[in-house]
Amino acid sequence: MRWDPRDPSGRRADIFVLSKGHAAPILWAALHEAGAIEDDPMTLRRFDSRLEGHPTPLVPWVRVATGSLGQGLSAAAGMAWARKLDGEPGRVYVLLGDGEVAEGSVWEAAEFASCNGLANLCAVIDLNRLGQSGPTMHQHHAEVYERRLQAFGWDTAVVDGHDLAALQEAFARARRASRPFGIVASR
Ligand SMILES: Cc1ncc(C[n+]2csc(CCOP(=O)(O)OP(=O)(O)O)c2C)c(N)n1
Ligand SMILES: [Mg+2]
Repeated sequence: MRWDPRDPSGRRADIFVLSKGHAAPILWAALHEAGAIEDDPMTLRRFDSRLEGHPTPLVPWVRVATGSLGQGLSAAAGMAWARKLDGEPGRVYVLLGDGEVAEGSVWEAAEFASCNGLANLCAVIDLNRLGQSGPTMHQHHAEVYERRLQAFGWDTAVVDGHDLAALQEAFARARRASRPFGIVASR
């Protein structure tokens, strides 16, 4: 991603939306490590901390509160559309859980993104086989998610989510794509 850790409101910068908002601790840790926030990650979920258990715009790097699963792709698509209409170069990245994508709203957003030619939008599905209380419907069948994204007009890659080189290659493909790009990160 292209972004300046000193400027959370940069209009030309890339945006990240953590749609699976319950993973907030890693977002706070990453922002802290990058020097974008000074809050101590160990204050997570404390009443007097900005670092809540789900991302909220109390932290200016968070453009939309997430954690009510199924909504982040819609928000990200709106941001990508605005970037496109404004002629701004920033790209929008969004991370979804595999349980989350059972939500119908995800697929409405996927259709919106391809119909509006949002080549500046990249969604990653974290395919860990698990939802909250058990296995997901499609478990490790990455091809099911890939076919579904393709049916909604997206370009796709399936990668081993632990293989950094493969992820980098997929993100490079996403930057070159002329349609929204979905990465199914499995294993
Ligand atoms: C709309 C909505 N329903 C239920 C929940 C409760 N919930 C929190 S995490 C979770 C499971 C998420 O599974 P997945 O999307 O696969 O995420 P991951 O495996 O990456 O944690 C659920 C159901 C929620 N946050 N939002
Ligand atoms: Mg999961």
